[in-house]
Amino acid sequence: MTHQHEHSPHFTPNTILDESTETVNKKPSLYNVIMLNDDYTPMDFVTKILQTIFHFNEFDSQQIMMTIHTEGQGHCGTFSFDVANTKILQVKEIAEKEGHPLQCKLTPENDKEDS
Ligand code: TYC
Repeated sequence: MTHQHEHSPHFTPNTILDESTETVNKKPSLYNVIMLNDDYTPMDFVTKILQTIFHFNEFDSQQIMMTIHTEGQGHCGTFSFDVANTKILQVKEIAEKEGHPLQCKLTPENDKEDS
């Protein structure tokens, strides 16, 4: 310790580095879009949505649709927050226009370290 330190007024930094808001050296957060089953939306409509909004081919779209139908929900993709939200809104908008209750939800993907 220096002699000067003992006689300096106490120093309170007015800027505290918060690493959780640091943007340098940090990968963007990713979010899963999970599509939910319901009793009313036609299977063909869900399959078409998976093709048009999530860009799965017809075969994969039908498989994912059946997984949602039998298990209650299914993974449609992992995206940035903005892209995930846009897709969820697009699905809701198209479904509502056609009178279907189809809904998706958002879950965070990388709470994991090193993903
Ligand atoms: N369960 C619906 C039916 O029997 C089909 C369906 C599948 C609905 C997937 C929503 O996300 C869904 N017509």
